[in-house]
Amino acid sequence: MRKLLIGIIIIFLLLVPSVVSVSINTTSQSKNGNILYVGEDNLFPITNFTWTPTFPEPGEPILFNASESHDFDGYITLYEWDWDNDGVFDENHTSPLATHVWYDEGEFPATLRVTDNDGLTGIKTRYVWVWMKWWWPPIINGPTCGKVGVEYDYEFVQTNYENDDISYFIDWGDNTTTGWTDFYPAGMEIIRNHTWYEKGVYIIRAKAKDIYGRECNWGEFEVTINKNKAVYDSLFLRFLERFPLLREVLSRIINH
Ligand SMILES: [Ca+2]
Ligand SMILES: [Ca+2]
Repeated sequence: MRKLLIGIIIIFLLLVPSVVSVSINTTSQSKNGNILYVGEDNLFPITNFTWTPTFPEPGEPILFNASESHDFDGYITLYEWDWDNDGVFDENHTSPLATHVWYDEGEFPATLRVTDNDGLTGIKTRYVWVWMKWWWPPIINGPTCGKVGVEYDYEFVQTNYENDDISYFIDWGDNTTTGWTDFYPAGMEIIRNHTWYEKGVYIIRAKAKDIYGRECNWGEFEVTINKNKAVYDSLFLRFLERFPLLREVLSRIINH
């Protein structure tokens, strides 16, 4: 029995290193899409970058920052940038910073390739949305869920880069709209309220126009309206006013 046990342990010890070596020499995909090669102490660099401003306008210099890129077993020696996705890198730097300008409106690919001190590379493409600020949709804020028959306040704001007054058009998603509102100073929050009378998921949409009639894109905001247990017919409410005990009992039944 003892010999058998020793035999099993010896076989196990012989097998373990081969299992481990097989698992070491595999490639695996990291979360952000970079290939990691594990083995021979040589890891691919991780590629990532950000830019400011996040929402640039045509002609506005954009500062790209690739300092989030790194190499687990070394360091990055080269940053190459392709600004038009043609596979040809248009500029390269030894530092993680680069500046680029797009002169048209649109969604543009920015590709970064980094090279580490072992000559391994990593690559990543991200899209930059370049748009005139006027065309940015209004920002909508308010409750994301609510109940049937209850009035809710929503804020709408849009900043017009020329600072002209603006008017809003709000579509509540239930076939009702505000029509065009009065004109308000750009950047000033306006508040409008709304009541939905059926349960469902509604998309509030809002757009703005300036005094010249130029309209921006629609902004959207999703609201979920649930059946409201606490809604009473106003006549029934008045009836209940006269019977406080009944109202109390009903309210407890409804809320539990
Ligand atoms: Ca490396
Ligand atoms: Ca290029």
